[in-house]
Amino acid sequence: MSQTCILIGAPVDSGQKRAGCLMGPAAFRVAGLAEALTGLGYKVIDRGDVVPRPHPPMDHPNLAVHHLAETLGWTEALTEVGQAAGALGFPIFLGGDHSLSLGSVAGMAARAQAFGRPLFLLWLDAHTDFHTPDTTQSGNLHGIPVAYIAGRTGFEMFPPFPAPLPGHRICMLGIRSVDPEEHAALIPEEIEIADMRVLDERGIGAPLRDFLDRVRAENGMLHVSLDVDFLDPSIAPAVGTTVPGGTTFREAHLVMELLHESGLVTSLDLVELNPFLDERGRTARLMVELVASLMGRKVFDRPTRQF
Ligand code: 5AB
Ligand code: MN
Ligand code: MN
Ligand code: MN
Repeated sequence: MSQTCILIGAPVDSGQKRAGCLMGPAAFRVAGLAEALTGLGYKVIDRGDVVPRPHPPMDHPNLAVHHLAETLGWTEALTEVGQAAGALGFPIFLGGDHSLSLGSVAGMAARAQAFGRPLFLLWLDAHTDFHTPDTTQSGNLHGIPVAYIAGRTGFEMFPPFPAPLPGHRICMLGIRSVDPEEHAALIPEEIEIADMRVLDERGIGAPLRDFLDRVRAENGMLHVSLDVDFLDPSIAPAVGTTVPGGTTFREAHLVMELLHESGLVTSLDLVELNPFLDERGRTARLMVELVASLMGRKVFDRPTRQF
């Protein structure tokens, strides 16, 4: 991992209907994200909040779809900012709802392409976010980014995704809510879906290690997208789309610790935090603690691994 972290505020609220995610970047700052990273020895550049590109209003044949123009404006702006930041260090996108990943991951894909390396994606989420604008029933565009990243058709109004990711380069952990249209579209895909059933049976370490081995084998760059609803709502209440049966405090930390040890992670999204729904900042603080684990904080630093 490079030694400079670049914080990119992405106060995106247009990908769903419950106002509040736009306060996410401020909550991450208040919860001490920059201080935690500085404490771990990183140089931190906070480039402030991104402003979406203005976009003329746009309709979609699926009448449920809302805020399409705003979403396109965010996608364009975040792709550009992300790619530029990625040339300087380790970008951390502070969301904002998950529609921001349309732009953040596009920017990281463009960077990987420029470096001549394949991009891999670890999607930590209760949901697969595999709708297209045509198939979404809610019309909430925070439910579509993985389909864009994987190159599904139905994104003609979006900028072409730079080098869409083949399924074997995408792994999802924590999944426990999949809509029928997403399910049907995922069946023929090679995307690895370690849903909660798999995690109950195998533990969370085994499928993650398998995926990390594949990233390493191809000298890949790895983007991690962490949706707050990956975590069980009992420990992370500040999210609009709570689904019971999520990952525990320790499972989430183990994921972060394994990711740090791998040395493979090159960028990160923190998404779906709605501070208006939080309890005294506990979800924001937990997310900051998880980032600290991902970036190298350890309880006990063993000179050699001895488990
Ligand atoms: B999130 C749902 N599939 O399309 C839809 O929180 C939920 O970014 C999407 O993972 C959840 O509205 C999007 C029912
Ligand atoms: Mn999501
Ligand atoms: Mn989700
Ligand atoms: Mn959500």
